[in-house]
Amino acid sequence: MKRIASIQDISCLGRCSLTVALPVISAMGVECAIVPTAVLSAHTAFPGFVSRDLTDQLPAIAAHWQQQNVHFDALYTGYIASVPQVQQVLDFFDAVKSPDTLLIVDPAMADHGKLYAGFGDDFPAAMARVVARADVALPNITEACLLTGTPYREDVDEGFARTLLQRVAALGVKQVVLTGVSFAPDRLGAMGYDSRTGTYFTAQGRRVPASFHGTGDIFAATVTGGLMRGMTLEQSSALAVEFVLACIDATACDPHAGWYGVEFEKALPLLCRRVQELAKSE
Ligand code: PXL
Repeated sequence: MKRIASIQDISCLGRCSLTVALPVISAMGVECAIVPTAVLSAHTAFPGFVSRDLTDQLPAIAAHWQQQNVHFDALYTGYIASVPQVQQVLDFFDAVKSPDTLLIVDPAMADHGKLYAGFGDDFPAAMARVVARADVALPNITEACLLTGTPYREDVDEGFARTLLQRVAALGVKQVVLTGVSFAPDRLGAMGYDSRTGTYFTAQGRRVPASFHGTGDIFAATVTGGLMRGMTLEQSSALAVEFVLACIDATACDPHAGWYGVEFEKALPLLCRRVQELAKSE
């Protein structure tokens, strides 16, 4: 069985980051070790959240894992809590990575044109250093703009998406998947780019006219699981679009649900079935 480590926060309430990565990756038949970067009472869209940054713990976890000689097929990072923590995450890669470990970076820091609460304007440049190490980066449009100093635009046509993909790749990334891309009013999904071959793909599904918290994390976790099960990036992205849509469809639109995230639990059986059909490796 493939083993990965996912490096991101635990938001105790509000499905996102590790509370979705762990069940999704497990359901896909991949062992998921975790490295919590911070513990938050709830994710940062909840007013009044409290957070404990776990930066100090990262070198200690890395040192212990080095002693165990443990091998990871991938390291997958999401939300990183602060600028100083970025260096600790880079050091963590150096300590724990083997030559064949895939680095998957979701630069989770912003959406809808704005940084998440708690990040200053210096954060995107710090995150760009993590992205520069990635084999695969999975930014949304806002993150791709912030990482590359590109003015944010809501209307993204195919030309602008290609420009963003190339600019993120120019940070040093081999393959980039841009999420939240729509080229037709009723379609939404992702567009990918491989800088080694200069090729693009799109993975689109039905557009649901609403925005749900944590779906970027579900997308990234599904892509990670798919890659670990031997699927191509294009197949993994198509599966991630399909699963995110199934999660949204499964979510009862409770007006009191607020920021609790999509009811992905109801769609996990579909994900398990699709992985059984598509997986090429144990
Ligand atoms: O879903 C991305 C995410 C992850 N972790 C924390 C967040 C967010 C988005 O707001 O606040 C703590």
